Amino acid sequence: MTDLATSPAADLAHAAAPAPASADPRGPLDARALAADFPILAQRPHGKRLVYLDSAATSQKPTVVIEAMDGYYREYNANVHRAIYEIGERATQEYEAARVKVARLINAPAAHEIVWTRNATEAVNLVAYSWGRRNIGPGDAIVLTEMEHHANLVPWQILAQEVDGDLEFIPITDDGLLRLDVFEVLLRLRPKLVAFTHVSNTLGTINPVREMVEMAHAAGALVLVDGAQAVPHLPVDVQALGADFYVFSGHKMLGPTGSGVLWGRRELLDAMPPFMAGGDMIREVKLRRSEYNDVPWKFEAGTPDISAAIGLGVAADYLRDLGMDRVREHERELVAYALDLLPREVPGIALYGPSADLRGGVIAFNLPAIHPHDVAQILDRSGVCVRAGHHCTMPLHERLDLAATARASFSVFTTRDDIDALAAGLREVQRVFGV
Ligand code: C6P
Repeated sequence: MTDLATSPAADLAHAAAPAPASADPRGPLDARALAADFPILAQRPHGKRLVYLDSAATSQKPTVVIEAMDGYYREYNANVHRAIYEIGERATQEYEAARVKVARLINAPAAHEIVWTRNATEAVNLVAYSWGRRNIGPGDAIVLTEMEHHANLVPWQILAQEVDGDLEFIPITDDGLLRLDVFEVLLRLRPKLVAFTHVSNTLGTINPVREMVEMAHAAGALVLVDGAQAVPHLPVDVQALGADFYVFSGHKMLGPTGSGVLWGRRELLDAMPPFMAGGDMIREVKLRRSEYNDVPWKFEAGTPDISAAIGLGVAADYLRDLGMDRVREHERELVAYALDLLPREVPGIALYGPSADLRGGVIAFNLPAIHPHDVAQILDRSGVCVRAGHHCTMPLHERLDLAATARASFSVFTTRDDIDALAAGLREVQRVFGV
């Protein structure tokens, strides 16, 4: 471990960073202009303009992110925390600086509370294995919701089965909102943990995190929030939200695959045992026992995905420079446009989830009598990319009595033209099927 990695320089740099602006004077995002930052949007699938409406699955990457990763491999490829030569020092410095950038985006109190993972899934698993196995015992309740992605469900199922714990679920209303009245009743079980998504990847619902955290804490529970669909789309301030753990993926927020984040309160992370063991997560190793490193490195065994962390830092700065309030307003406006346009232009379309004010940039839908896989496949011929299936929310689809849905999801580069293209593409699907 070099001085760079262990020095508090990262946290000092973080403390000196200006606070995120709440009211941005720059006006609305110019998504058309921003599209030029995303080289992939020049592709012409089937000879058509690429209309990428699948950012909830993974977002596209701006040139600055691609170039930062390329620059690492071309100019200073070396392992981190090990090398005492110039390019190795630089690799460590950029890798740790990325932590500061991500901490700044979510207003984490310290960069050392940012643990790199491969994705949101790994971050939830880290908490389930490390914190969960220490703190959840027979009969202890974990409260989840009916709208969770499998990543925030299956790890808790495995834990509950292993320790004979109890899983409880906050149901949803038919509009796709959480039943907080039932949550209140479930809290009487004195759960050890409440884990829920900030924004649903299927319904788009933006959950009232702060209110739910307050309720959970008053009942003595810790809270893990799955921010995979929130960090790329709206302002997230982990201190204001008050959660104990907050997880997200880099590849959905304009960053590279292979990058993800667990943010946790320092005292919780300090008390947790390592998740994976090996190099870099230790301070001293004897043949029969080892002393572990400080957080966050205690949780980062082995050579990490260095270029991905560096790319994620650049993506975090890119989003922060745009202004997350502007990003949110842009996507809210697009959702409102789509929720108004689609039912008028596409006869019989069924839309799922709440109104634009309560929803992130996600619209799940179905066309009568046409399977969503066929919808997605025919839309592809028009250059329009949407996801079809259960979107890793099978229990939610069961609750809605649906086998599958098609889903359009937005990002900073999405325009009204893209939504017009979706509507036109859906009419074409109906024409092909003769309905
Ligand atoms: N949702 C989607 O198309 P990973 O795969 O670890 O990067 O992200 C998991 C995850 C966790 N929580 C939520 C709310 C998510 O939406 C996702 C990923 C993608 O909706 C891929 S299934």
